[in-house]
Amino acid sequence: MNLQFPEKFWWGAATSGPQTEGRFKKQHDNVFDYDFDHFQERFWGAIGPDTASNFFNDFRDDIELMKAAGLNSVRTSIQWSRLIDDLELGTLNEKAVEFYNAVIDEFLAHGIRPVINLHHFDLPVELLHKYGGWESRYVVDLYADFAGKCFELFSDRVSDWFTFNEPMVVVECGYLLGFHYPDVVDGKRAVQVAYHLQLASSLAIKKFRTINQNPAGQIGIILNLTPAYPASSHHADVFAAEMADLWQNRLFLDASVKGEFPSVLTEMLSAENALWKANDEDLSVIRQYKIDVLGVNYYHPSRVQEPEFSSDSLAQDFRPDKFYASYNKRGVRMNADRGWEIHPQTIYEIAKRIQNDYENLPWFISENGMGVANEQRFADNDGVIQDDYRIQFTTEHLYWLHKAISEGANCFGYHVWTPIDCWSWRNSYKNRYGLIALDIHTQVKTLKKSAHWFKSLSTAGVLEV
Ligand code: BGP
Repeated sequence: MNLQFPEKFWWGAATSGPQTEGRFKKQHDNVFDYDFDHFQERFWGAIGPDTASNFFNDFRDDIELMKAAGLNSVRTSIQWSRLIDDLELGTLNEKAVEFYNAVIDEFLAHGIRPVINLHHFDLPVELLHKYGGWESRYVVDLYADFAGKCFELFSDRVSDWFTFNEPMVVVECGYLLGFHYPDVVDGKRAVQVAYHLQLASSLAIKKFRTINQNPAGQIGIILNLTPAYPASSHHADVFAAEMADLWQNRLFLDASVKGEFPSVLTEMLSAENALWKANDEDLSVIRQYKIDVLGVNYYHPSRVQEPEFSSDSLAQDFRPDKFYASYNKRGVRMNADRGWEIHPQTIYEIAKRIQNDYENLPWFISENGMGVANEQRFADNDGVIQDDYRIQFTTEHLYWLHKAISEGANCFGYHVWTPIDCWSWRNSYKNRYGLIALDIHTQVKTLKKSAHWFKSLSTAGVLEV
């Protein structure tokens, strides 16, 4: 069966500055640079952000390879910690301006649409140590100024902007689960961080509305969305799923698309005496400055059940995630290397929800991909990785996306995570996601089988299933 995708579909891939550029000539350390310098053992293989695919120096060759993989659009990010010289005065690092200008021009010269994100987990660490990072209202303003600088400098050529990648990961991993620096576990602080991230996004959009120079310009946010599937139809599990949905999906989605946080959520937070501190002026910015487009990162579904409350846990301080417990369902398909369930049909359900509950807003899949360990074991005699599992994974997700589009979903693109194997936070290089393989010792980059497949797919705009 041949499935035809819409004309002008974005066939692309996503990456980010901190995961590819390396630390060369950067003005400031971000939270991950700092974390690695102080706690190397927490990173897979003790490999940190210095060991990058060297995009800072090799971007011309890398973009050539991306073209060879058939990408017509690529998302990367501008690093706040690189672009801005004095973080509080907002002065520019001219070398960084030169670099990002050259990158954007190189993409355009190759007929690749540069899609630019402004925050990919990479807060400059000084702002955390000095002011408390995203807990600080002042840092929100500094971020909005940085965003404004990006629009001034690059919006003559860049039309597609995103304010944040996965803000909920910043909240959960940094302030609830102890996975990302600053490793805080504190429900009330997590709630304040979530609110400030939303406000920062809305303030950046406000800047965009006056500074953008591009008539085709549009701005959005990238959210990791998935339905929360209850373990059973029992009331307690269904309630747990509703609470997970409110916190993990609807907080940022409702505020970004509709300008309002879900009232059930704010009432619940108020009842727990845990609602964020906000003022009317800021809330009116959130109401007024909504996104034009949405990016959806989807890797795996969320499965939740009623949490086990003990008298201890009830006595604990408030946590917004205390109303549900995540679990792995037995007997489902898994990507064992990453420990994530594979459930392609979820893409269709996400699409339906945006169509029905979120004004059929234009959106795209901004990340989807399969991370596999030790991929060299699949190399053929010519050294080409035969990643048929990735082709199958992508085909199945695109099948469900196509079905949704044929039923009216307003989806304009699909980005694989990621073009070239990249460094990935605490997991470093454990799981490789790229269409293009990277040897971190020699810096040799080789198209995988999936890159050739992706090129045929994007050229024809037709998926064979
Ligand atoms: C997403 C992030 C990406 C990337 C990806 C894979 O959540 O936006 O930056 O890291 O996950 O992550 P991992 O390598 O941990 O599997």
